Amino acid sequence: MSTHAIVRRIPNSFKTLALGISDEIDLEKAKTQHEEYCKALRNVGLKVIELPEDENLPDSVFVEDTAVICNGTALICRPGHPTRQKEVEMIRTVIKKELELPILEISDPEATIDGGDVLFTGREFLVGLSSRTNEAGSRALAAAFPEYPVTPIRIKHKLHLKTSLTMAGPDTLCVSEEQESQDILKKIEQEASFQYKTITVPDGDAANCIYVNGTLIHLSEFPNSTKVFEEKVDFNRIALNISEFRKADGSLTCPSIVIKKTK
Ligand code: CIR
Repeated sequence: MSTHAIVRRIPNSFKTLALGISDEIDLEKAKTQHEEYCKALRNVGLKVIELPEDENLPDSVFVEDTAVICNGTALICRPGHPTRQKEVEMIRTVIKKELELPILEISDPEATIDGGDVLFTGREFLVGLSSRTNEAGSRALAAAFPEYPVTPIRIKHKLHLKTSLTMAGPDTLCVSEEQESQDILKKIEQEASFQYKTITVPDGDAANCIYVNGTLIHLSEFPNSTKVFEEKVDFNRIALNISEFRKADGSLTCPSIVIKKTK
């Protein structure tokens, strides 16, 4: 069972300075959506550690990109965009001081890796080689978790691997009908170490969901994709609206790091 989630409050600078803003962000709405998001994480039994906002770090609500935590060990990422690299500092502190987990740092100065490019399937890692994550970053992940295979997958258009594909249940990948998502799936079927079931949703953004503690958290904003989840998922579901995060290229997984703390 997962036990904790790290989240970080939204700074006012998110509205204007976040990377990749496609449409005007309603800050109050974003804050309400963040509260609902935290509530959903609590409802699936997680202790939510809420970090304070930092106005100098407009994208810092997207904590997923700052660390990969697996089997009780944390790899501190080196985010691929320079304006985001300082975000790791507070995350490192909370993992060390509050969660008391062992920490691994990336020693290769050439390596960059965003957590949004790292999908742990429960059996292996799939890692996106994107505009944010490079091969040295993928090698750093493999060195940090030698107990699991790591398969790199080239990302051509979207921001991260998990923009197009996540886990929607035990051994179940969630993909969309979009070309990039289908290309990634094909690559996984050819090159990954294990085989998975798939759920295919019609809307690109809806392929990013969170499967945690027997519940699927998915977007509420796409009725046709919701219908697929209703039909295919026979366990608990929570549907959330994160429209304001999506305007800054954020998906459902981005505002949290979910942790299984055993000791
Ligand atoms: C960025 O461009 O870095 C942010 N505006 C969005 C990050 C989204 N993170 C994620 O998908 N893991």
